[in-house]
Amino acid sequence: MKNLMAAGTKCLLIHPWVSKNCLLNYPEVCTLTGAKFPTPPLGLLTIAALLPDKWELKLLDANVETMREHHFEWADIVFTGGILSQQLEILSIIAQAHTHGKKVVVGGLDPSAQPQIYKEADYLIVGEGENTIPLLLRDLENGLETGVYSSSEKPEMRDAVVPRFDLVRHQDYLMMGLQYTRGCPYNCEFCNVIEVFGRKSRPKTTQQVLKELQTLYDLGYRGRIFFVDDNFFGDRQSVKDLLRAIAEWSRSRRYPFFFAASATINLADEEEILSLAQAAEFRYINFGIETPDNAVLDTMQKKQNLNRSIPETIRKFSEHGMVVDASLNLGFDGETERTADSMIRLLQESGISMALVGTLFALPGTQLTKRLISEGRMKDESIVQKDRELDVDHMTSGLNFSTLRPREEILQDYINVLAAIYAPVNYYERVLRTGLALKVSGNYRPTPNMLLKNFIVFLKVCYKAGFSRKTGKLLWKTLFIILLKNPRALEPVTSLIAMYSHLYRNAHQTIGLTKKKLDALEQLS
Ligand code: B12
Ligand code: SF4
Repeated sequence: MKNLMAAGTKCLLIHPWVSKNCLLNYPEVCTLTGAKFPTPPLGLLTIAALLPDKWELKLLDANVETMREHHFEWADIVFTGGILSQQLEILSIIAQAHTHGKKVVVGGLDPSAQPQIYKEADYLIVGEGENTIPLLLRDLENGLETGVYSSSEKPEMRDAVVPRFDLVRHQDYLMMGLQYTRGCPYNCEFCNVIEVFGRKSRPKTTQQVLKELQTLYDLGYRGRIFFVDDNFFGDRQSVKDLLRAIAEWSRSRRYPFFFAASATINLADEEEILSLAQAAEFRYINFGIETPDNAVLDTMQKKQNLNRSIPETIRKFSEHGMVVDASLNLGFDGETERTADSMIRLLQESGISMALVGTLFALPGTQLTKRLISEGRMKDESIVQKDRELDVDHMTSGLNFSTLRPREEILQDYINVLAAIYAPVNYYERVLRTGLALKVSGNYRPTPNMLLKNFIVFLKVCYKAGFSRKTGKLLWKTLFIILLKNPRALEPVTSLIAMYSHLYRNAHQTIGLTKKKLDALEQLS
């Protein structure tokens, strides 16, 4: 075997292709803004930073650039990995690398949850890279041909390195991702990330985060930064210091960035954190609502959501300049025939425009999956992807277990919810509600180039939606009211309107697929 630890080893890191059918891929919005994909693969950029300086690295994002033979010919070793939706692609990359006689290292969430599926990989990383890549490099040094690496300890984020942001062209992406913490202190039964990253929030230090921001700034990036943490605000104490520091850092650089992050719904009770987040230019927040039913929330162990008024919660975020998007699912145990209607009402009343509604998917390794297997409602834990276009997420392949409520009823409710919330009149009603309630602080300063780009996007959105029979009247009415009553909300409102072309297409595609599933069930009965 070639000495892979030699200077000049050529390492190709491949981010596998992801289907445009994934709800969170928004190709329409990417096209509108000239981007090719939502965010760069932060996992691979982080792994890249852990590899020897003497290696030559190339990152190939197959969602941005077509993967070709010459890429494999160039490489001495290939690194790849990702999530369940990328399973078939990862397996195909392993096969292609082997055809070219190259060694492959595989890691990421799906290989960590289902290592048995990736047996063909030469080296397999199970879990996080920070404490396993050194073990892999030691074995490469010793000439070992294969290996599986895992660690019972979770790495301290205080030792984490700055991801190699320089390996991607930021112009190819809608936003850049940054990570502050791993792990989440809550215990939702269906959650797969607590199984991999643990139930303790492990934050980086404030200095580390500022260093990462400075790196992006020095690389010339400006605009939206998405904190990819599952629960950015999980460590209530340290996040306050970080938010103060980000506000200070941003002020001294004329606010080059604004931020998006994930939270839990009970953040609405933390007035001080909300104010600090607003001052630091946090403008988009997402969280899991899951279901409107308290009893169902209790069963799924989502205690932090119990007995809360969602419209009140959303108002709190709007008052602090934050647009909320939320995810919900159908198919939980304990749901009734009234759940779907309550869901639609809740979304309309709270004005959550981007509502990511799916059907429950039991992921490998979760408490939910273990319970379903013990109750005889799921055969085994392995999830094998069959169709790379369709078998991609909880929108297309959820309910992978025996449901308590008749499956036909859940699927019909799913169709009804999607059709209702993404009907033009209802979507625009929610956008208007959000736009009127939003108190935008407006410190963020786009560069002249970005202002021009935003203006062009605005014109494109007006042209596309404003002259369509479906949305024309609604668009002009919404813009007119916003300009009259809350002009500072024009930018987020335009973003939500731009997002509609994707959400509408995706909802109708999902409705079509769900109808096919219903027809198939009918034929069986
Ligand atoms: C940011 C994010 C996104 C972003 C960007 C995704 C991207 N392509 O980079 C957006 C919003 C676009 C997105 C979309 C989707 N996402 Co997403 N996303 C996340 C999130 C919140 C953070 C991922 C991240 O960047 N982490 C930070 C990096 C540093 O950590 P990491 O990737 O885990 O990497 C570490 C290790 O895993 C390992 N590692 C990772 N890769 C590799 C590779 C090699 C070779 C090696 C050795 C090691 C290794 O080392 C790293 C350092 O320790 C996760 C939740 C989570 N905690 O994982 C969900 C998550 C990954 N997403 C998920 C899903 C389902 C999706 C969608 C399918 C949703 C949808 N319905 O459309 C789409 C897929 C489309 C897409 N574009 O990828 C699920 C995946 C479930 C699963 N097990 O398969 C997660 C876990 C959310 C959840 N709670 O269920 N997502
Ligand atoms: S709050 Fe989110 S990240 Fe935390 S356990 Fe629940 S689903 Fe998982």
